[in-house]
Order: sequence, then structure tokens, then C-alpha cells
Amino acid sequence: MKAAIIFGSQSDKPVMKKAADVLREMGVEYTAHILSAHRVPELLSQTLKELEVSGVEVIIAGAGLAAHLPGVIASQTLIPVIGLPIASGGLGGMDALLSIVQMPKPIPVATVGVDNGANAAHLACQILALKYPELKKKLEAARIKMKADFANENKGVEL
Ligand code: RP5
Repeated sequence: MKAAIIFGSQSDKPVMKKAADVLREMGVEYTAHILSAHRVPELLSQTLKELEVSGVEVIIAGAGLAAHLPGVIASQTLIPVIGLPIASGGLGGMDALLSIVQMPKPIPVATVGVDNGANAAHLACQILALKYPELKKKLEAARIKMKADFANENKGVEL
């Protein structure tokens, strides 16, 4: 059960860490890579080949600004790519969101919300859970706990 986290710059690290935290919590093995589709395109392609050989089954790809990294990755592999738009620059992440979500067919990138590293990892876990029953059990347990916590934290509200 292997995932890879790829992102475009050191400046993306705090958002990508939220994804890594969830994968770790769920016991999913992952490797992390700072790679850029425009700064080191050859290294990106080479790394993707290595990740395929190593058995990676899902990729979380984060980028900001004109965020072509997830789409470029998706164009070079059949491993499902989850795109994570990052709010860098002056447009609050809207630029990255649209760049990632609006991939032309037949190269989809499954896109989560701006800076939502946790959701990127939850989606990655759900994809992996189709194959790994032990991970599915962990996700089911996490949902049950989330419901109980929500109910406890919100009972008896006073206005
Ligand atoms: C993108 O450009 C990165 O993903 C980052 O979000 C943004 C800014 O990168 P830096 O100029 O901070 O390296 O490639």
C-alpha cells in the first residue's frame, strides 16, 4: 500500500504536511518529493518512472499559481492523481484550483479544495481502501469516531 506526495516548492510544505499527517495516521506508506514541472521537467519524468516501478498506487500532487504540476504528472502515468491547489500568490488559490480542476480530457486530476491537504489524503486512502480491507476498516472506524465526536461536541448548545 504505497502513496507518493509530490509538490512544486518548499513554500508548499505546510499544506502538504497536512496530507502526510493523515497518511501516517492511517498507516499508509508514502514518499515525498519536491519536483517542478517547469523547473526540473526531466527529473519529474524520471522520478515518476521510478515511482511506478516501486509500486506507488496513488499520487497526491500539490502546487500553487499556474498549477500545471498535477496535470503534467497525470499525463505521464495511469496512477490516479489527486490535485491539491495551494494558495500562493495574490489570487487566494483560485488560479491553482482552476488550473488543476479544468484538465482537458482524457487526463483527469481528482481535485480537492484549496489548501485542503487532509482531504487529499482522505481521498487517497479511500482509493487504496478499494484494494486493502485493513485500510477500509480504519476508515470506517474513523467515520464512527468522527460522528461520535461531533455529536458530543455539539450537544446541548445554548444560544
Ligand atoms: C509553484 O509555484 C509552487 O507549487 C508554489 O506553490 C508556487 C510558488 O513557488 P516558489 O516561487 O515559492 O518556489 O510552482
